[in-house]
Amino acid sequence: MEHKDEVLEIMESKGVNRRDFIKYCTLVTSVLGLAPTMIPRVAQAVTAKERPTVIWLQFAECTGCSEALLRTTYPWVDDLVLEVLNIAYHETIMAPSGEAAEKSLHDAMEKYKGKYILLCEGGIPMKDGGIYGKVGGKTMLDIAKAATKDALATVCIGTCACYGGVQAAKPNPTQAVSVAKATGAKTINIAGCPPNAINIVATVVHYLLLGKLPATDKEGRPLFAYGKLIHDDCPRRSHYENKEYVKKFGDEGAKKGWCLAEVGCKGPNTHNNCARVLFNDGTNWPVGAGHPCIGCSEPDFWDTQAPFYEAI
Ligand code: FSX
Ligand code: SF4
Ligand code: F3S
Repeated sequence: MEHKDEVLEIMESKGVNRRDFIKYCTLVTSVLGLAPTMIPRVAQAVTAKERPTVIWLQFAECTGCSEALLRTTYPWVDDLVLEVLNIAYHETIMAPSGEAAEKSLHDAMEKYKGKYILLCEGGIPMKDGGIYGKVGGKTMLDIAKAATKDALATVCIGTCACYGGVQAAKPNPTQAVSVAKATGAKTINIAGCPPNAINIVATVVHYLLLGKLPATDKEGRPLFAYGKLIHDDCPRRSHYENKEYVKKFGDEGAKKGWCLAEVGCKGPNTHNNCARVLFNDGTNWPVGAGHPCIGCSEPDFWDTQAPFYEAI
């Protein structure tokens, strides 16, 4: 049986018919900004036999990023990703634990040296030689340095890995920084706290389709997803232009779906495709649910953008 049929058979055993599968491929194609004529090629890419090997490391973070991917409302996307990628190591979903897990990582890095894609979640604590973040007796700093050194490419998933994230917020007691800063590696940054799972999948599909990672902005974020501001695509934009603002949560303006700028919306400074792509199978997104954008895909957003918090 061909690998493509095997993947589709696995999908079907999860109750996913070919139509759903093609619907998903259509979504990924549009997220990437590709013409609809590319849908068959996207479907082909995700069912191809050649699967890139991935080592998936988690540093200082909340696991929300893995959760966002594994708990999408397409309940089978996790299976699809696991079939599309050859995941040699992922702390949350792999079977081995303890020393066996350590060995898996070591073996995977040896076996696929120079050939694996490294996916990273989480920031890296740097204070006192990195001792505030350890896995298996090794500092996250040392693990990240070793893993990025021999990676074909490093993709950061979530604002923590991209820019330091929540643990790097003031007063940043562990001196956490991004994976790029800690290791000197060049990274592709799928920012967001958490990022939209579709942007992770689309980045992988871009690699499978074109054999290279997507073009990025100066913050390392793929342009297909982060090339525009939230504010540019926001359905509340006409209210912004008409100066129709929510003044207080629950007021008349809130009920009418007016602009959230005056209750702290950071959409005008935030690069992401949430307004176009939405979350949870296109159900909704923060601003759609009446919550201001807190700028979660921007560097240092906890200190500079989040509307509800004050510095200690
Ligand atoms: Fe950070 Fe992700 Fe926010 Fe959490 O791995 S971007 S705290 S959703 O889990 O890193
Ligand atoms: Fe812009 Fe936010 Fe108002 Fe939407 S709600 S128009 S993103 S300020
Ligand atoms: Fe984050 Fe703002 Fe989107 S808070 S999820 S970038 S709407």
